[in-house]
Amino acid sequence: MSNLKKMLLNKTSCKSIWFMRQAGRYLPEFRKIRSKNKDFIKLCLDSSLSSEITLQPIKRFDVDSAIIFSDILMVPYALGQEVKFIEGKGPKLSKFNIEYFFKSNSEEEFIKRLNPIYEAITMTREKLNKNKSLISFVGAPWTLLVYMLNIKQDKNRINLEILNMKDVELNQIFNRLTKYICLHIKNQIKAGADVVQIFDSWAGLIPEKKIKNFCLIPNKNIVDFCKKNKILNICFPKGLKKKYLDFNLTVKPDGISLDPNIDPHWAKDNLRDVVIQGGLNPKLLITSEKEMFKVAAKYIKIFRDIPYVFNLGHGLLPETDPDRVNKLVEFYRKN
Ligand code: 1CP
Repeated sequence: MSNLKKMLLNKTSCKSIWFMRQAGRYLPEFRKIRSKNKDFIKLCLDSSLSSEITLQPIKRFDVDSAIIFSDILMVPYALGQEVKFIEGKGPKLSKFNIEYFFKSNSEEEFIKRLNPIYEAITMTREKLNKNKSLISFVGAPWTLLVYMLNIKQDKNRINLEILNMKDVELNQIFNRLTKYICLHIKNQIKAGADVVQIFDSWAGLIPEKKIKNFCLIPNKNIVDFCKKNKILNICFPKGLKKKYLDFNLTVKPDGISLDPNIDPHWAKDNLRDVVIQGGLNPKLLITSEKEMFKVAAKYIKIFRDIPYVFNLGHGLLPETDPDRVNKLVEFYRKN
């Protein structure tokens, strides 16, 4: 069994390291495949290429986990919304149509559309050493909605038009998304994934008085589903600041991933009965090496005696030198 699984199951301390976005644009071997595969969704649905990309970082670095190469937007895609990735700009979805959303694809159709991801997971699990975990993932309902409704204006702002929708209607949207997110989790685990990470990457953009309805309750519903089905889970409510505490007490996930704005001392003192993960600023890998080791040593020291998974506070940046990633892994192994 992998150290990650041991930790999440027993809340005991041991060594474990992986990186968010460890498979991606900073790796030349990924860019090579990507340049020949212009359609990103099609690439995510090519089981052998997806499996190959998932294993690229495992071949390079002594990390304990692989994370399946896919995207959180595969769920809106499988529900029938058109998803495009515009070079240098990111994802763009076709206009959300609420009537279509409610009568769109059946569960069978949804699973059929995502089946190549499940095949990629099975293929990857067969090739991956037993002592390593294969992490699957989903986007939380709020973060998916940010893309589905196209309401993100920039990194720190959303267009608040979502607040004009009727509560009944919003609840129905959240519930339908949750149902399909859980179905996707169940099928990824059935295909061979060991753990699921739930990304609420835009939780920090929710207006304060809506955090309970838009973030805490939907994440709790998903984690409750995982617990009922004995699925190990890690939540990433990025940007919640001190509300990480409320999140942990309400949602009670097996693991919680810190963003770079969370003070690790505060996290250690306040986030209890949970495996803590991450926190290191990804920018440290593109600035001074000395500073990177200094901050890494700080995180290792603070979390030495409690269950902690070494990781970043967000994904590796595309300009990261893979050599630096290697140095960071070696530093972690020695300390
Ligand atoms: O080559 C390219 O242009 C594609 C870049 C890319 C990659 C490599 C995208 C587009 N998605 C991915 C893979 C991906 N996405 C993984 C792979 C596994 C790994 O981590 O190694 C994962 C876990 C995701 C999850 C994801 N997609 C999130 C949650 C994590 C996060 O970054 O906060 C989000 C928000 C997305 C949406 C998305 N997909 C791609 C981009 C560039 C984005 C973010 C756009 C934005 O900032 O709004």
